[in-house]
Amino acid sequence: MLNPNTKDAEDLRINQIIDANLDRAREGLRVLEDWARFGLGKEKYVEKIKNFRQILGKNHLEVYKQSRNHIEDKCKGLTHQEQINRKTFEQIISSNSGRVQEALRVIEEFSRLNNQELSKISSEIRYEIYTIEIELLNLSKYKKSEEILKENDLYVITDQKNNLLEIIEEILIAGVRIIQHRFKTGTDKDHLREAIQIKNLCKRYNSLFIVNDRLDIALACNADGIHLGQDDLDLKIVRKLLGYSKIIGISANNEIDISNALKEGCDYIGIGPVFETTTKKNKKPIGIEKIKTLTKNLTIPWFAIGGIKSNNISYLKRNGFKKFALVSQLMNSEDPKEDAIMILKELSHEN
Ligand code: TZP
Ligand code: MG
Repeated sequence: MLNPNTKDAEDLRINQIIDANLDRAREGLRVLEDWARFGLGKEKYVEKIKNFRQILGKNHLEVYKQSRNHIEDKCKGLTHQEQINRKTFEQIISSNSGRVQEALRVIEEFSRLNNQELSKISSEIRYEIYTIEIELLNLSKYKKSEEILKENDLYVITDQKNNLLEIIEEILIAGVRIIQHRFKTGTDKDHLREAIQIKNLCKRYNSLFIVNDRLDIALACNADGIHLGQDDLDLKIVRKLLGYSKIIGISANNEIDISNALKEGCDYIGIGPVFETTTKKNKKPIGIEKIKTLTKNLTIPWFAIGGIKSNNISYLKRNGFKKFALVSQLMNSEDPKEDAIMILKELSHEN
């Protein structure tokens, strides 16, 4: 047994710390790499993370491995309750990024004396992991929203109502997974207050919360996305300010607007009005045939809007329409929950 006060014993302890933390960092990196690979299918991140793992592997010297069993680790196998509670992929990404960052910081400190190269490498990788963590979280969030958009055919837009929150909760209970907050009259303060309330409801029911028109409100309430009309801010500017984890939808009803929206990377399109509607009285309907032509080659989700009612959905479905956005049918309903259930059933039927 080594005398614990000698320089050799001190080196051994340091090597043991470096050994344990190289293992920790490499394990955490593997978790992030597998999420990037299987969860997100993002080759760029897989390569980056794998490269870090290999660099650390090459620097995991024999002296570090040899130190492993010399001094008993009395804390082996301790698990914190937080580790047991981890449920979402966000928690897994964050905790494993944190694990890598912490381990690298420890290596950086303890290898500074005897292995400056490893200390420098650890510091460089640690900084890169801070950015990768945010980017993986953004990509994961975006992917989740994109899936909700793809998998759900009913998009409900709000109107101004005294019992709006009750109506929305009923609709969410019925199974609607996409809500857009449309607030046309009132103060900005009231607008934001209501947006936050609806956002919280949507979060509770795992649903997408989209803000109509207003980038400031979308940012302030951390909405899942925004819906822009042709007279609102340019998609390019909104994307820059809102980032890549958010959904951006566009109203477009002609070839040029659709092609521009696609070029600028919008996530879905609202096309209409299909029929005349009292919700947007001054908008001329563009009709079914025109919409069929406009959407022929669309590969992103698109929602037909304007005069959509439970009694014309099956007709529109027979014409190839799949996704629908509506306001008055549910906002003015006597029983929004029952009506939403009925519409969802209609949408789930094969033609
Ligand atoms: N954009 C095109 S038509 C429309 C909007 C917001 C209103 C649709 O409302 P409704 O009550 O579903 O016809
Ligand atoms: Mg608008």
